[in-house]
Amino acid sequence: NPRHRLSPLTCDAPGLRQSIRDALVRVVGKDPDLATPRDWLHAVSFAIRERIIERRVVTRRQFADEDVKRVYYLSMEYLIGRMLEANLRNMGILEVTQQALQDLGVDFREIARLEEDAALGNGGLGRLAACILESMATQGYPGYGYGIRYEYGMFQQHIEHFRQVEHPDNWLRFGNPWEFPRPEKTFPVRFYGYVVEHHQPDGETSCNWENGEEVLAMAYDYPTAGYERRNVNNLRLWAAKATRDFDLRYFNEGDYIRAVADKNESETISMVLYPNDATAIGKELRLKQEYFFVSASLQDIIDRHLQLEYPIDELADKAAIQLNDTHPAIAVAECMRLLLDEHRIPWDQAWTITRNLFSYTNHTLMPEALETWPVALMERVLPRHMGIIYRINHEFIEEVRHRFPGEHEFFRRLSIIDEDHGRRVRMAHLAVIGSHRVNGVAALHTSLLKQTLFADFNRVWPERFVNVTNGVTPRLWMIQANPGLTELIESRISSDWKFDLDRLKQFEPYASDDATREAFRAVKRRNKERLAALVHKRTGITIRSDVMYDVQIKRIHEYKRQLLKLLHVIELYQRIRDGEDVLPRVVLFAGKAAPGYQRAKDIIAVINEVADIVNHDPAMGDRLKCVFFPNYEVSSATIIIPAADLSEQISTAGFEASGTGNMKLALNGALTIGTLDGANIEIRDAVGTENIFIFGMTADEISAHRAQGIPPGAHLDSHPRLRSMVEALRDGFFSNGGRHLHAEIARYLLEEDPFFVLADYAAYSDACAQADRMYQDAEAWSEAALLNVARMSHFSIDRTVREYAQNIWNVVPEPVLPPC
Ligand code: 26M
Repeated sequence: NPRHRLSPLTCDAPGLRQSIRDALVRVVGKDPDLATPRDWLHAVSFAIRERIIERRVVTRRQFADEDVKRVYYLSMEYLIGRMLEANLRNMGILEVTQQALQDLGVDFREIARLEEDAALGNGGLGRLAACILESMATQGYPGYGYGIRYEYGMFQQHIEHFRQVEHPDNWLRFGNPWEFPRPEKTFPVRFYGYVVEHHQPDGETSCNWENGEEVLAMAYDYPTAGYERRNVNNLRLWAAKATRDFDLRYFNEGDYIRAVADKNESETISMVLYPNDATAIGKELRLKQEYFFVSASLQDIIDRHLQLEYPIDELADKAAIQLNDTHPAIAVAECMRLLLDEHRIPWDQAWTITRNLFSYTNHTLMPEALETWPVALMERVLPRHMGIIYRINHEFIEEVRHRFPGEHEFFRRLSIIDEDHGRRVRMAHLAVIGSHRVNGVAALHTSLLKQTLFADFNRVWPERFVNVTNGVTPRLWMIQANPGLTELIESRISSDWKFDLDRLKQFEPYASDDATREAFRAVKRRNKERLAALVHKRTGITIRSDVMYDVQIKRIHEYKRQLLKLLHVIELYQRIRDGEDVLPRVVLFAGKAAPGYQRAKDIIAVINEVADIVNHDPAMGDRLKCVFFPNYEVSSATIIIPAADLSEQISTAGFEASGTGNMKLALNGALTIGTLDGANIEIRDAVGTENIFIFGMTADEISAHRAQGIPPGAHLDSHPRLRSMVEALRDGFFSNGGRHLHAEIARYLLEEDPFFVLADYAAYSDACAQADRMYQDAEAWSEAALLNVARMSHFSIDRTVREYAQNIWNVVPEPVLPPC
């Protein structure tokens, strides 16, 4: 329609300046003379919002016109961070906007840091989802993210008396310029009630899910810009709203106040992100969150399909749906319900569509993280789905019974229903059976998946299991986080590496160039100064910027072994006290502990108490500082990572599915010290064994070692230094009143630790010493660091997304270059 032709807003400095000033008055409602920095932040965000949505409209139109196959990414978590700078950079208008602000007398840096992080995720899994969305937009894939608009994101971590204290993350309290509420996009989602069967004349039975409670899911859209003015894709997050007839029961009783007050209860569904990242939690509210966003997303996906006038039976030709772990796995049953009950498609046809539609990414092998729901709970909350799951299971078991006659144990192990722990629904089994592809996130992880967790399924359907190694977006984790290094690369090679990280290989020869190495050291130094200033602001601790920065930044978990690093801090401390000459360093920890995970919280307390003793001991003479950086989030990661020299990736082999922090750090020129776990193995293959410090037991050795049942304390016998370290801990040398806590951690290490900290300690300490030796040769270290940077191309998220597109989704990119 020619009357609907778009006339894009200008993106030059005068046009932007005008838009910002207009937004300040007309949208924010402030007199420029009285505006606070946050008012300016909102004004510039509103000015950019107008421009990003314009490009979204163009992108959507093109997708609609070109009959594309769409990709839907279903994730309970999106760990996005701040949006202003990322949107500006990707839209290619960062510099001109900075100029426009400067003309208005406003400092971009000062206002940008006032933006709250969108922390709608726990850690790696949520950040991966955010990187994948950005990459789909950059490469022009017609990708849509679906998730929950949590009112409260990941808690804010304060440290009080050395301990973690959780504070609610009320990230929306100042309003959010990046979201577009879509009250017209509202879908009903039902819970509870019962199923009524109708016997049809054709012998089939049809089902009606009746009664129960309805909640409305209302859409909020977050446009996501691809790098350099490419497509703008959409992230749609659902918020729970009470239905308008929430009240019927009470209204009839005349209790108007009660009716209105009760609506709050249904709106709690999207209230808060569960802050767990390694243990499933069997709470009814969590199940409701999962089903809530899955049901709304599937209704929306099917609506769009029908609105485009595609026949319903072509759903899997026009759409691919990726399940980010099992959290949205109920989608398999919900898709069946919608096809059967709402669209009246026969079972077999519905099942073929469903399986072709879905694929599932597994992110962990840890047994306690595997989601299972009690049958009784599922029966009560989602009665129709429970019936569908029974039938899916029945037909599946019939199929394997036919192919593998008589193997009853095998059938029990494969069943969706776990009969051994009081009848539970295994969501991973539902996801595997309902998908055409299942992937692990690093080569080792996928191979362990096939050998352990999904060994039985791998016998049934070996072709279903594939690997897609994780990646990270270079736009955030290099260009934005590390402008100094970006500029250095830019001065040496042509800039197409920003789209195609393979081209970074051209930088490799400069690793042996003296001038480049010196420039690299200058960049690191400036990044350390930037971090040192932030550390001082957040903790009051003063750190030097001319020493090795050794960082372990990730969620706190036993398997990630923060205690292994802490023991090394204690070793260095004792060596300095003993008068040894030790390489000066800053050890920096950051990460959150799940609020209910007591041991992880204790680990934080012990780190802080050890740090306090170390940092105040005059004998250290500035040679050792230990920092626990509070409230680790995306925006602090962008400051810490570019400053790091040594990247701690020291999980017990076989437990870290992939890791992505390892990739970000290596891309920024940190050398990895790590075990042969997750993607570390592939990082070693890429950077070369000379440019990484690998130590410790392999995954196989860990299994063998476990089978031997050696008490952990036995590892002290051959290692007198380790004995004195653990004893110092046990005896409360570092304790600040919390003596009992230190004794308990020492006891845990000596008697219980399932993650082999003491068994791996000697090897770890040797690897640290090796790193120290290399660091003393600044040229050798810089060369290795630059080789790490130049050889990281494989770990671009763009490669990851292309592998999903080609091997799993069967979609092709449809790049749009919008005007302006
Ligand atoms: C489950 C149930 C109830 C509440 C929370 C959860 C839950 C939430 C997040 C469980 C696990 C969650 O995340 C796991 C995770 O982040 N896994 C990491 O995924 C990364 C991306 O693939 C990998 O790089 C990491 O190795 C892996 O630990």
